[in-house]
Amino acid sequence: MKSTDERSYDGLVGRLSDAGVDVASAEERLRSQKVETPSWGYGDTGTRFAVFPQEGVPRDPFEKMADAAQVHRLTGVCSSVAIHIPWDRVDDYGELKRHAESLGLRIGAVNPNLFQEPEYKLGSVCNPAPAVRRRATDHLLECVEIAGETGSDVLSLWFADGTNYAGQDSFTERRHRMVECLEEVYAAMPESMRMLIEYKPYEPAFYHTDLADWGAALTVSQRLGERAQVLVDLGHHAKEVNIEYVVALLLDEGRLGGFHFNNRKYGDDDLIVGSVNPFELFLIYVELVEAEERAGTRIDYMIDQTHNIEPKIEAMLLSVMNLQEAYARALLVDRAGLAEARNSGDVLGAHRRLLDAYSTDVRPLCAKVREDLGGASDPIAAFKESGYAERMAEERGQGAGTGWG
Ligand code: RM4
Ligand code: MN
Ligand code: MN
Repeated sequence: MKSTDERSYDGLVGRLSDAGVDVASAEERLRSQKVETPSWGYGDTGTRFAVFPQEGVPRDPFEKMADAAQVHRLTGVCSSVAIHIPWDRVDDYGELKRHAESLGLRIGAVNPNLFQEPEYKLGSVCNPAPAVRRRATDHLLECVEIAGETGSDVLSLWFADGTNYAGQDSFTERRHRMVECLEEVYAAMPESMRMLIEYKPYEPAFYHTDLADWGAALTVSQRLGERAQVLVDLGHHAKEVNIEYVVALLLDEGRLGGFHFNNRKYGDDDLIVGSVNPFELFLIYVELVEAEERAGTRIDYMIDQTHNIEPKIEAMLLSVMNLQEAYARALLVDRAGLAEARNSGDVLGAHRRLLDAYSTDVRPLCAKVREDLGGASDPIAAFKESGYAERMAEERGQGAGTGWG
């Protein structure tokens, strides 16, 4: 007698096969999906109003790796973890690397932090004071070293640089300062390393930011060289910007290097990816699936979320599941039918090809793929059953302050 899971999987595969979908190849691609989780998503974070501490959160970077290993164990696709320096500063990065490896993980993107020191009040690499720019550049160079020591090949940059008042500083001079600093960092990177450049329209600067949008990040990366690419954070756009279009454009330029997945309702809310606008996430994956078929595209798919009131490991699991589902749906789009509808001017026919894929319940497919990878068909239920959260609450108590520091 088959289980309910097996019956729903068989039913879905039957329907998809009848519709001409190559289910085996969709499953194969789903099994090779990769999602990097952020160390800071496991620690206590908050808003500018409050941090609500949770029991059992990691007390150091080693414990963050242990939590990330749970997410990988249950989903099968999260083998790398991004780190943020100095939040994840340790005495011996080789030890952190070995610890990660012992848990079946590796260190992913290294994220410098140029926004919390008092010196950076007027910016870091764009600061009018040469001594501050020197300090910022030295920190970036330190992160290149850390990447080397941890076996990472990605330096992921986000700058809080900007101004709060019109006239405060020169846009152009600030841009020149940034390019000069980044040229030095780029030159210090080994051949195998890539630099990802993230943009954001506001916050913490409120009048202008020095990398406000994809155009600013793209042109800076073009100034630096091939291994400088743009990182798209889904929370970093003005409202109503068509992000899937931005994604297609950057892909076509060969400069889309990475993602920071999250979701937002208003600002840079860093909520669980797919929790507010799952259709947008699907449409982004539709573009990505197409690009994956073009050779030579490497994109680092990373989550950048802060879990303020929700249990952190469960939040991460749900995020990964949402990404698996978005990818699965995008893989089901009838590409030949879509092309035919587009070419014959069948506007709604083309649109409905997307809706057909989007409205497919792909959960049985994703559950099966997770099981194939040694994970769980229902990761959140399996996590709750494992008793890990309770054990950690016992062992770690109230954690150790915030992931912000
Ligand atoms: C920024 C940006 C960066 C992240 C920091 C903490 O808004 O998204 O990627 O590292 O927040
Ligand atoms: Mn980000
Ligand atoms: Mn952000």
